[in-house]
Amino acid sequence: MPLTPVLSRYWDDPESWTLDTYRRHDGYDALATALQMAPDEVISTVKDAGLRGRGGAGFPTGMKWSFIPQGDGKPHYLVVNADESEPGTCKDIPLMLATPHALVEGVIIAAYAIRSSHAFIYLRGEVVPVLRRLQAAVAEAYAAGYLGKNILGSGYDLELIVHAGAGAYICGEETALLDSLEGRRGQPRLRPPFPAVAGLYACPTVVNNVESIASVPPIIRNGVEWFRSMGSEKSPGFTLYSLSGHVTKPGQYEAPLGITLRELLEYAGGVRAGHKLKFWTPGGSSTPMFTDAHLDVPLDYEGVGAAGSMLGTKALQIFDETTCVVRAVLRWTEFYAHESCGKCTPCREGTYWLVQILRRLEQGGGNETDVEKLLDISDSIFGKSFCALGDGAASPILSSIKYFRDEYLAHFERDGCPFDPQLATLFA
Ligand code: L3W
Ligand code: SF4
Repeated sequence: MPLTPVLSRYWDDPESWTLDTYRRHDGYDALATALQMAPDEVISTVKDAGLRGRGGAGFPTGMKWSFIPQGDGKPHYLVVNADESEPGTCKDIPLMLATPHALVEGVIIAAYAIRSSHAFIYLRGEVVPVLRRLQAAVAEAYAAGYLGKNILGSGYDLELIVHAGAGAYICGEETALLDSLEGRRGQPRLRPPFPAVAGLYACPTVVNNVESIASVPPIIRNGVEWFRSMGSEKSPGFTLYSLSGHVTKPGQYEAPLGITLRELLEYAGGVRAGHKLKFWTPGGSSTPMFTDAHLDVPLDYEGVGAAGSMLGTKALQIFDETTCVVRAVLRWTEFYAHESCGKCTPCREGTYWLVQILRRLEQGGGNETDVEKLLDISDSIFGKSFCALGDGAASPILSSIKYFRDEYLAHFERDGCPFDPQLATLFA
C-alpha cells in the first residue's frame, strides 16, 4: 500500500509554518469554498466522507457535529483537543509545529459548520514552541481576515483562543479538558450528558482532536470521493501513524487506514538491524499490545478491533527481543499511577498497587501469586473505572500477561529481571 502524504506533504518545506507557505499549498482555499456552502452542507460533506475521530475513539466526526442542537439560543463552542500525551503518540505536535495553519483553517470551517463564534485550542502545556507557533499562526490569520469579524466578507465572525494547559494527561479526556478550560481542576465529568449537549460552560460543545480538524480542509478541497478512495468502507481516508522505539527510521508515516505494520516497517527501514520484533502497541500504551503474530493486521478500527485491541492514536511503539516486557509495562504503569486524577477508587488505588507488584518482580522479591494478583487488580480496574484512563492502565498488564506469562514467571523464579545482565550472570 503506498504512503499518502496529505497533511504531512510539505512538512519539510522551509518555513512550512508561515501563512505564505500555507497559501502556496492551496491554504485557505477550502475555507473560501466552505463559506459559500450552508453550514449543514459542510456537516453532511464531512459525514459522507466518513471521517472518524483521530484522537483515539474513532467516533464519526460529522455525526458529532450534527448533535449540536440548532436554534437553541445558547452559544456553541468548538474545542480542539491538542493535549497530546498518550505514551508513544507524536503526530498532533509535529503537525502543529510544521503546519499550524492546517489546524487553524480546519477550526474555522468546523466552527462555521456548527454555528460557533468562539473556538479554543487546548494545548498540552509543556510544548512551548508549539504554543508560540500556534499563537503566531492565529495572529497571521486575524491579520489576513480569516479570523475575527466578517471573515472573507461572508458575515461570519469567529474568535479563536489558544490555551495552554498545565501538563496533566487526564486533561486529554474531553470532559476533564473542559473543566480545566473553565479554570477548575481537570477531572472527568459524568457522561451523559455528552459535551455535544452540555459541554463548555454547560453549552453545546464539539471536542475534536487536532488531526481530525486538520483533515477537514483537504476533504472540502478534494471532495468526498477522493477521501473515500483511500482506506476502507468503514474506516475511510488517510491518517498519521507514529512509529517509535526499536525501528530504523522512527517518525510519522501518513498512509491509508488499513495499512499493516509489516508494510509500514518497509518504509521505516524495519526493526533495528540484527534484531527482531517482540511486541508493539497499535495505538499507544493504552491499547492492548500485539506481537509478531499481528504484523498483517489491517491498521483500521475494524481490523485492530477484531484482533483484540484498539487503533487508538495509531502510535506504534516497536520493541525488539532485547526488551523486558515486565519493565516496559512497569514504566507505563508508573505513568498511569502518576497521572491518575484520583477521582475513582479502582484507578487511584489499583494503579498504585500494580506499580508495587511490578517493581518487586523487576527488582527481586516477587512471589508466585504476583501474576494472579496483577490480573485480579487489573480486572477490578478494567470497565469499573470512571474514565478511559483506568482501562488504559489495565490494558498493557492484561495483554502482556496473555502473551508473555512465562516471562513474568521467570522474574519470580530468578528473583528479579532476567534481562538485567548482572542478574543474568548471578543466576545463570
Ligand atoms: C454525543 C453520544 N457524543 C460518544 C462522543 C464523545 C467523544 C467521542 C468518543 O476516549 C479514547 C479512549 C482512550 N452523544 C456520544 C457522543 N460521543 N457517544 O464521541 O467518545 P468515547 O467515549 O468513545 O471515547 P473518549 O472518551 O473520547 C478516547 C483512547 O482514546 N486513547 C487515548 C488517547 C489519548 C490522547 C491524548 O493523549 N490526548 O488522545 C488511546 O487509545 O483510551 O478509549 O467526543 O463525547 N451518544
Ligand atoms: Fe481519575 Fe483514573 Fe478514575 Fe479516570 S479512571 S476518573 S483518571 S481516577
